[in-house]
Order: sequence, then structure tokens, then C-alpha cells
Amino acid sequence: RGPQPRTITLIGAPIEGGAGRQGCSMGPKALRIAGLADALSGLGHTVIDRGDVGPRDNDFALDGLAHNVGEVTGFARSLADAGEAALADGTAVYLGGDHALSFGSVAAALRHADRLGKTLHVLWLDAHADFNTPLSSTSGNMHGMPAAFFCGEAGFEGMLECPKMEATRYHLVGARSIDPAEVDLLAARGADVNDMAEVDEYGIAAILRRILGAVEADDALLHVSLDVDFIEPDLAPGVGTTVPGGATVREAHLAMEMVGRCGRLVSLDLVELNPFLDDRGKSARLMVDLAASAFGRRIFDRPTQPA
Ligand code: EXY
Ligand code: MN
Ligand code: MN
Ligand code: MN
Repeated sequence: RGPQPRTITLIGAPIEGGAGRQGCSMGPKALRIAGLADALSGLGHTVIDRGDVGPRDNDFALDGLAHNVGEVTGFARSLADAGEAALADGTAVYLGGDHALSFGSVAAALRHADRLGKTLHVLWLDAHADFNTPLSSTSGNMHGMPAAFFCGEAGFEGMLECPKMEATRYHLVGARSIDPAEVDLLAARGADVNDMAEVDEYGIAAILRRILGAVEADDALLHVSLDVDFIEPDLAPGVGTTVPGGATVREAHLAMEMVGRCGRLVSLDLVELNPFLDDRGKSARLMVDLAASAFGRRIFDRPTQPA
């Protein structure tokens, strides 16, 4: 017996201006070539690829240090609308693109939850917290900021219309590189930070069980954001922000399998894939397999690799 069939809309988000280097704009194409649509439809789901979204024209500006605000804002606004429409029919998967696409994807999930009168939890699988604001960031790279935006921090006023969420429902897992200003802000807001040492000590299953239990207790919806750099760099080299000491293949799969079994996933970001840095599509294929785990692929249904 397979998973409960769903309608899954794939939304390409070829944004790269949020990152410090070029290449993420090729991510959606690489995820498609790696077989994302077939992997999900092979599980019995109806998959609609609505193609890539482009940045909406704007002349928005921000105070502080933030690069390519126009590109990030343009993508955020079109993704929030495309995502909201997709969520009305089922589940959305965003093909990144750098992590700044989550300004839009989480905005869509927050609007959707608001309409249903539900709360939203966000599971952020990442080496980083992405909790800077234009006032705290030392790099100005906006892929390091989306979580601060949707948790309602000051500094983004007027960028994009959406409800904001409590940082206590922002669950970061796998962290091992957080800026000092972010550490202070996350603590002040009571964000749920689970660093890589805690993953080592307690195991990813215990951490996910607690997080998904909180989602269940709130009768809430879940958005998952999977950054390539969550995974150990040797296993997933196709990313511009590697930090050694990441998740193993099985840790990453188990997290996604548990997400799949909980049945509350409304949207999934696959972000930061930089095909220019990848090793013969290795990271793209791993991201596709991880997405399949979140949509019900069973552990027995894996191909044996020829020697
Ligand atoms: N915290 C650093 C910054 O704000 O520049 C690094 C952010 C990297 C973000 C990557 C996408 O996860
Ligand atoms: Mn990130
Ligand atoms: Mn990261
Ligand atoms: Mn903790």
C-alpha cells in the first residue's frame, strides 16, 4: 500500500540574488533533470509542474545591509501568490533557487493556514539559522534572512503582505554556523534551535518526534525547508555554503520519512542547490530522493546500485 495520494504542484524558483555567489538559478533545472516529477508521481501522486516563476517588477528598497532587494522582493511576491494558489489544490514543492525563496514560500503557507484558521509550524533543516535582518546581517546576503522575516522581526516592513508566526514554532535542526547576533535574537524569541551536537547526542528521531508532536498537539500545518547544506558536504557538494559535520544520508532520510508519516506537510522547499558546484548531479539526486521520502517512499523501494 502506498501513501495517501495528493496533488503536488512543483514551482520553480530560479532565484540566486539572495546568495553570495551565482549558480542557484540553475537549481530548478537540475532538480527536474534528476527526476523530481517522476519520483513523486511514481508514488501515486498527481504532479503538476507549473514551470518557473519570475520576479515581479518592483522598486522596493530596505534600510541596512541587503543585496539584490529588488530580485528577492520580486520573487517573494510572485512565489507567495503562486504558492497560495497551489496550496488551495494540495501540496507545493518549491524548486530552488537560493534560500531567499522562502520569503515567498512561507508567506504562502502562512496565508493558507490563516485562511483555514490553523497555525503553521516551520521545520528548517539547515547548517544556518537564516535569522538575520538587514540591520543585523554582516554579509547582506538575503538567503540568511527569511526566517527573521516570517517570524515578524523588524526591518522588512512593506516587503510582502503576509501574516507572521511565533518564533517558538520555528524549528531549526542541524545548525552549526550561526552568527552571534542571530544566536541572541533566536534565544530572545524562544526559537526551537536544535544544533548538530544535539542531533549527535539525542539522535535525529528523538528531535523530530518532539517537533512533530508539537505540530500534532497544535493541530497545525507544517512547512519544511530543506537546505542542501544541512547534509554533510562530501555527500552533497552542490552548495555554496558548506559547513563540515552535517547530516548523514540516513539522518536526512529519516527526518523526511517522519515528516511524510506525520501527514501534515503542506509545502516543501528544496533550496540552495548550486549545480555549478555539484559533482555529476549527486546533490540534485539526493535532494530528489529526500523529497520522495517526505512524500511516502518506503525504505524497501530503493534501487540496489550496481558495483
Ligand atoms: N549567517 C550568514 C549570513 O547571514 O551571511 C550565512 C548565511 C548562509 C545562509 C545559507 C542559506 O543557508
Ligand atoms: Mn539556508
Ligand atoms: Mn544554510
Ligand atoms: Mn535546544
